[in-house]
Amino acid sequence: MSYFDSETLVDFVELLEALAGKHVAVLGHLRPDADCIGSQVALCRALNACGIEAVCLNKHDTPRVLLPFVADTPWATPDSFDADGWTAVAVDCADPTRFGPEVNALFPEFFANIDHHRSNPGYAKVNLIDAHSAATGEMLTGLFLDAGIDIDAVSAQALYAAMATDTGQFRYAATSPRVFELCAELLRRGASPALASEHLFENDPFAKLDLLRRFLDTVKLEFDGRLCYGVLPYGIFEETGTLKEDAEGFVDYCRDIAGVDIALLLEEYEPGRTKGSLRAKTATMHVDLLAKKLNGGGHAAAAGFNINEPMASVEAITLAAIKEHLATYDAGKL
Ligand SMILES: [Mn+2]
Repeated sequence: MSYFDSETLVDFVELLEALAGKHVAVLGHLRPDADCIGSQVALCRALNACGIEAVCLNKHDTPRVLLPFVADTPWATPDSFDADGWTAVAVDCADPTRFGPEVNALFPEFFANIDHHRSNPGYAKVNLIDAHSAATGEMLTGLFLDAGIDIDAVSAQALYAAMATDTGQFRYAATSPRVFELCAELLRRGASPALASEHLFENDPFAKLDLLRRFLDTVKLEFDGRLCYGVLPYGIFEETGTLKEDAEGFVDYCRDIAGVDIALLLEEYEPGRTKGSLRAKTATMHVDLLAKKLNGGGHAAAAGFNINEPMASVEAITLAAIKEHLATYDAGKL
């Protein structure tokens, strides 16, 4: 039985052959999530096991909750990395500017790009993009199994975490039979759902409750209850003694409300720079198209954008765009 079509598998095997003898930097995106880190870990370890020198490289540090999934996988940061003679392979990154300028300076071009975002334009020499996969970790798990590549226990756990989080703990529409089949294979290779959940969801610092309380105080409904949104003003992390990563999943409090079509979280992460996270209950709402209008991108039910404006003006811009988007949706014209 194979998980991917033969064309994708041939592309993957040819990619591995092309990487033989090279030094490979496995790149992840800014503010890495579990799919990004898990995919980096698994690809890096698979390359190492094939005798290919590889190291994971990110601008941002691995979030605290994801460190246990990295184990002894080699890791580097752009400030102390000499990229001379190294080849870049990107995972889970839809947009080449999402590595951060320091990484782009090291790697002006990309050899390969493995991703599941529909908006990925195929910015590398070799592009493996499957928008039907719920996670990049799903692609890698299936391709490793199809290609007969060993998955060690560390990679199994990392790939499990990638799929568990990108499917919203197996709740989102992209959660397919293949996701469960692949997770079963990962469990047979040492992945533990209980331990993964403990690391990911049951290990919060107490200060996170303070952050959450303050976020929930800002949450409002708009447009007859179809939009639910909240904000994280600049300085809130410092004031509460938390990290940006502690706000992971906050937007879901908005998404989970009955009658809500679109959930939004706005965060002014630097004075005059605001990031928006968009979620929808169904892919038909196409928040990726909404994000695109705001200079961002992503998936049909989960997308994001950045605007170099302070919170108040981004709030006004975004609400106007959402109002228009809902009207277009209602008119059946999305
Ligand atoms: Mn992903």
